[in-house]
Amino acid sequence: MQALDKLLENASRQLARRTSRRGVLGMLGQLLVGAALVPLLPIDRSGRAHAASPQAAAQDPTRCEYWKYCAIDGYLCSCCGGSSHACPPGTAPSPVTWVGTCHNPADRRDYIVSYNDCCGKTSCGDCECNRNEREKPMYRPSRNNDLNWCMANAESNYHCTVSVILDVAQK
Ligand code: ABN
Repeated sequence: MQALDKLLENASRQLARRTSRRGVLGMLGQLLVGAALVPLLPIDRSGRAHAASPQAAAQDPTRCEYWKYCAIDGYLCSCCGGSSHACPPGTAPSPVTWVGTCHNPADRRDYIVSYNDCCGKTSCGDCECNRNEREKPMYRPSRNNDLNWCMANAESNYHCTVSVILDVAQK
């Protein structure tokens, strides 16, 4: 223990010999000024601005907020190797679908959209999206999105959902 005390004493004395009080105060001053300037440094906030923009999200097919997905319930095929309107390779669209009417803010028109399930592979699991605008109860199946429409296919595994524009909605 004495040896450790001696070692520490020597190290402290050497440090004291090499540093002046003025030098230590100078260093502390520099640290304080540096810390005070950190909040003034420029920070790239463009990512946050993009994430916060509902207009950008409404035109991005990989986002649940995309305008065409207003009545969807499922995994977005655009995140699963397909696109917003095309099933991924190795899957087939369900011929039976449910339909919704979505407003496109870009041209201010309403569109009739068919939501087809893509079948033949296990659940994609990415980009789950559950929006239910104007959805009707299950006893009106063509307006209900909570059904596995792959049940009508030879391969009834559900993988993901696409949204296909059928027509412009009449006023
Ligand atoms: N139509 C999408 C879906 C598939 C399976 C179960 C519920 C909903």
